Amino acid sequence: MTRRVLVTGGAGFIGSAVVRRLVRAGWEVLNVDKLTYAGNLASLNEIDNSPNYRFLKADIGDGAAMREALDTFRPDLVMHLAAESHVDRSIDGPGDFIQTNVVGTFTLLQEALRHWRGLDAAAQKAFRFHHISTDEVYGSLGEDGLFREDTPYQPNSPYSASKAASDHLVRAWFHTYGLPVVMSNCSNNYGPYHFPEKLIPLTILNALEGKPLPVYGRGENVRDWLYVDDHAAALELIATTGRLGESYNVGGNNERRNIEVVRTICAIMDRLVPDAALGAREGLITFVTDRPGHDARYAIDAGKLKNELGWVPSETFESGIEKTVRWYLDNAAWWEPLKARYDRARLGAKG
Ligand code: NAD
Ligand code: TDX
Repeated sequence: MTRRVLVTGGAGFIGSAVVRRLVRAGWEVLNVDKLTYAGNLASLNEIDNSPNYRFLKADIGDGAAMREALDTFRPDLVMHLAAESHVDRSIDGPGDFIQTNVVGTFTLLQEALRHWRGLDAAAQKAFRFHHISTDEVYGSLGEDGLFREDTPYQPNSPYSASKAASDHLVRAWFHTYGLPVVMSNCSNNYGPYHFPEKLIPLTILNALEGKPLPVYGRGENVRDWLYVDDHAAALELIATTGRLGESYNVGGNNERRNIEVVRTICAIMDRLVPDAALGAREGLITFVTDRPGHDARYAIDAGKLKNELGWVPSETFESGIEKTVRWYLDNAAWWEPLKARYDRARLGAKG
């Protein structure tokens, strides 16, 4: 039987990795995306001629559009990734985060529930709604410890608060209405097709152009990095085999201080694209005013996912970051046009 999946946010960074993966694996895929500044159909060039792929430009907050998409496409699976995703933008303008991440998720849940209730018993049993979320809902760790699925929620930014709210809505629709849901909370992703407002692509492109590399505070904050295709593999597994009503943490045991990440990128670029006039790119590192409310450390315990579903990541941080830098060097055609949408100026500096 062909499996049918409706992916929201499939023109974004992680969503496009999921769509590329599932189209290649033979799923029938409907990508529903509003195409905000972060949405980019060029991220789907590798698969968008496939007969098992189609695209719908729509807002998840548009109930009528979601209703029609569900009724006509009739998915077995909904993978919900559409969101406003950048913490710094959430500091400057939280309204869009509430609208899409909270109200949009609510609207999608209502339409998914209505759709699910209208299915026959066999189709109801087969249907799943997978909500994709972030480890930032757990707040900030000190020197020790890891986020587990039972870690209390303590979101600190407008972004993470909006994602926490959406997680709670999804869980409530399971407990109250019986909608068959699974959830996952992942650490920081990196890899190809990442919009250059985020630390890693911003650093690569600025380092290439000899521009300052802004590091917030002293660069001591720790993130736990996961290569995006490893996340996409985990998502397929969770969506298809995760236990209903459960959440799974996803992470690759790759904790790094931000300053280490930036230095690693500099070293790789000095090797791959040496620039005698520029000298060592570490010299471009510039410490700037810290992010307001900056979480100190994120780190994931992915033991449940490994033990229950058998997922392990394929990339280490070293292999993944090398691949990522090479991808940006080879794919200027993807990122050059983005300069018109975002000039890589500082966002979210004023709390
Ligand atoms: P992204 O910003 O790259 O992409 C988001 C996509 O959603 C874009 O294509 C955008 O056009 C679309 N979108 C936004 N608002 C929409 C709306 N109202 N209706 C329809 N489409 C809309 O984000 P990403 O980094 O790919 O993140 C995807 C999901 O994964 C998000 O839910 C995010 O919270 C979560 N997540 C991200 C990370 C990370 O490191 N990037 C880590 C863990 C979890
Ligand atoms: O220019 C920068 N300099 C800098 O030091 C930028 C953009 C960021 N930083 C720091 C802030 C963070 O400590 O680097 C770290 C990573 O920052 P981001 O790339 O903005 O990611 P983060 O805030 O950690 O959130 C990301 O991971 C979790 C995604 O954007 C979220 O969508 C995801 O949920």
